[in-house]
Amino acid sequence: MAIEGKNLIRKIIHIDMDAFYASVEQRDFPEYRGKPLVVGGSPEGRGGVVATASYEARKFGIRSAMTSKKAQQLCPYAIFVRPRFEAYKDVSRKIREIFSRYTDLIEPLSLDEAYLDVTEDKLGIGSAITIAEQIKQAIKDELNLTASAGISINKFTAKIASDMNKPDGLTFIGPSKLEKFMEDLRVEKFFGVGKVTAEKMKRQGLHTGKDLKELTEFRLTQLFGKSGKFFYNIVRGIDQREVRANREIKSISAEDTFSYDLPKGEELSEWLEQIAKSAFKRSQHYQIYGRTLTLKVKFEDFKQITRSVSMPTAITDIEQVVDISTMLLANADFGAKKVRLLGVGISNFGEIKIREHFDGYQQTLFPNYE
Ligand code: DCP
Ligand code: MG
Repeated sequence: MAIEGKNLIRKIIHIDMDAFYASVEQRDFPEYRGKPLVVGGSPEGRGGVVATASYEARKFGIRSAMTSKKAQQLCPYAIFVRPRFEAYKDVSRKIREIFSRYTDLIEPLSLDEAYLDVTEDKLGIGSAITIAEQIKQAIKDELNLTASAGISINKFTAKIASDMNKPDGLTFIGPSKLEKFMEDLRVEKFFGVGKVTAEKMKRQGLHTGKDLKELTEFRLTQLFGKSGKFFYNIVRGIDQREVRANREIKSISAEDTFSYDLPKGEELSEWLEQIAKSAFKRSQHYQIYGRTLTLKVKFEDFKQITRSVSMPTAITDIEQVVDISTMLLANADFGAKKVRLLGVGISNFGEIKIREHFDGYQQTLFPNYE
């Protein structure tokens, strides 16, 4: 990599707590230990969804964002509990305190995960693997919880690595393994590639990093907009994004550039629905809900319009997001122009203190993150 000076190779750790909400519940309530536990809405209530499930519950196929009703069908004996956000925030603060013993370059992505840059660590340990081991041990000893760590020379592979040996995993992807690792990586495993983009890639015959590597930067940009340049670099193991402390998020969004321009009509409406849902799922994932919804439309001539509407209270329902987006699209004046890109953004988060939990970066680089 063409970086000068002693930071020739950065040392990045990504830490992600295992089955976070469920593990905190099992820690605090011994009667839940060893049992299939679902944190989220109750199956009786309307619209309840699973926030997360204990590893015991995952054996039955229960997953985050699934309806509670479905979860109950998969495992009738599962225990359902409501989330206790204060408890999770408390743990979140404590893990951050542990991180801060080693570095101040901490970038939280949500309550349970963060990037750390330990190229220069406060204790002069030097080895990122040792630091990750110590952090995991401290989380165990002091908080009675487990975390998984990914270690690499950039954020992208560190994040993928932390997910590879869950729970209680530690995975190192060093410089010598990096290119081969990226070549073998399936596109749906690329962090930030949502279903929409993954499907589009597969339609183009792009299944792995190696397939993407065969395309020029120009072609990738043509296909995937500004994410194309990111893909071009990342399949070569290059991700220069810095770990940035204290980033603030202003909006959560999803967007997609189509393979061909579309007129107003059914196909465009279907895409809009998918994109609106992707945006909302991100909102759900981070538990951050906004009052304002913005539709972005870019036309075949690259001209762009945005249309917004603000609701009296935060939007917390997926159907509402779809309905409002559909209404905004119906009212937008197109003339005879075809559409190249659609995007849906959620903003106006109000009082919610998101500053400490968030990274605004992924939204722009990974418009289709789900
Ligand atoms: N979460 C949520 N809704 C989602 C996804 C996640 O409310 N759709 C919440 C509950 C999770 C927490 O965020 O506990 C962290 O999300 P992760 O994706 O890291 O999932 P877990 O920590 O639960 O499990 P894993 O061990 O796979 O990281
Ligand atoms: Mg987690």
